[in-house]
Amino acid sequence: MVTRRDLIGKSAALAGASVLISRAQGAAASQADASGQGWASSYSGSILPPQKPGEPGRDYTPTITPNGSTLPFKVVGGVKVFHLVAEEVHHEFAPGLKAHCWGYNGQVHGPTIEAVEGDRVRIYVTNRLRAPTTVHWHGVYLPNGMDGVGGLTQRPIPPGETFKYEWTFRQHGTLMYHSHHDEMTQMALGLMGMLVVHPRRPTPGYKVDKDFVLLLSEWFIKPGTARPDPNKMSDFNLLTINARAFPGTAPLVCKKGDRVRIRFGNLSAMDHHPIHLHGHYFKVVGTDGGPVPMSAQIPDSTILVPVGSTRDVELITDNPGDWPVHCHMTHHVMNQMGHDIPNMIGVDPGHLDHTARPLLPGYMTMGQEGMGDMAEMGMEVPKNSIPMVGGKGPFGYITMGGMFTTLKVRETGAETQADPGWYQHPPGTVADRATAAELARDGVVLPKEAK
Ligand SMILES: [Cu+2]
Repeated sequence: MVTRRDLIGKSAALAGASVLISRAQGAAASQADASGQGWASSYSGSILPPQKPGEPGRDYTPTITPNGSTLPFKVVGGVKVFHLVAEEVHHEFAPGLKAHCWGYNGQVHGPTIEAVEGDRVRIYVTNRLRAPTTVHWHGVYLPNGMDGVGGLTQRPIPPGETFKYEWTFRQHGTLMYHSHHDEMTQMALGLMGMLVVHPRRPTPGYKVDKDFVLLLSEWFIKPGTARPDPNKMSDFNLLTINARAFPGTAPLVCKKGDRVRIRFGNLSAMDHHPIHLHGHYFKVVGTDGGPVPMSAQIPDSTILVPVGSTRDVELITDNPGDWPVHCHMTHHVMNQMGHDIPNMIGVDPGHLDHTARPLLPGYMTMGQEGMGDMAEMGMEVPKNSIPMVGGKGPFGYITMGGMFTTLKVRETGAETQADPGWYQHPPGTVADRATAAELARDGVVLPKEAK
């Protein structure tokens, strides 16, 4: 006789089998797609028996963390051993602005941790802060007690103590790590980093030339002070890529024809960031949930990276030049001094400057035509603060700050990440003033100037 219990047991077994089959099918489909067309990623299968520790260069192309670094490891008895030290760090966001943050191993954010699917890892965390802390491994399949949630899955690491986390990676993709104890304070002060797990069996013949890791975050540092304010809930005035604000961000340097992966993570307190790339389009090939099947890889030039998420995009750099990579929220490409200023657009100051100057020497009404000129004119800012926008470019002032960097694509050179300088445009390929002859040739009628 077939009992209800038998039926439940059998259907559970069937459900289990179908999960295994669909995983295998997914892996096979991704390999077949990639071998034919080259747009799928190198992601493939999933659950593996214990493996030898993956080696950089042999098992994967190491990632590049601009303005950051990768955490070294050693292999002890077949286990990759890492060590993170949580501590206070005097960190520079851009030339002119330093603050007392919390980071790991002397840097903000922490170094990128890299491993290979199937690797057994042991990560020691030493707490050199004055407050208890934990490390949560965001998006990682692991035993519950390794999840790093203070109070729920472990007791917080007391100041001065070293705790041990250990698991085997059963997945690959772009993940993150961050404090999960007094998160509002500890994350606002910088306790976070990226965690990249490479596939054990990459798709044959599929190689990424440059694999960049960019962690997005946001801060509030009152101009003139040197401590991020964790109590701020909105109006963040410092938006960063790998904890640097433009003009402090390093460019992503590529050769023409490179296959480039950019892994974005967002551990901002409150904001999502739509990151836009100029001059190219990319495909979205992964999230912190894993690879996106080729049939679902949406082409785009802007990728929304929600808080607490990662997004991997891939592109071929076929268009030489200096191309912005930036958050498209206009207040996220502003630095400290661009916030809470009065709206002067269109205001005619009349005799105000003349009248005010005897009382306020050097007084000048500003902002009537926008903010573009303010930084260029060298407006004074409080000590340890940076102007609202930008830095010098090859054609004048770049009116961007914050979450802004460049993808520099070159036909020659670009062997390393050293900044190759500004792009040299071929003659006749830069927008410039139209000549009278050109206007006449094309029948362009100019509007009459207002009297
Ligand atoms: Cu943004």
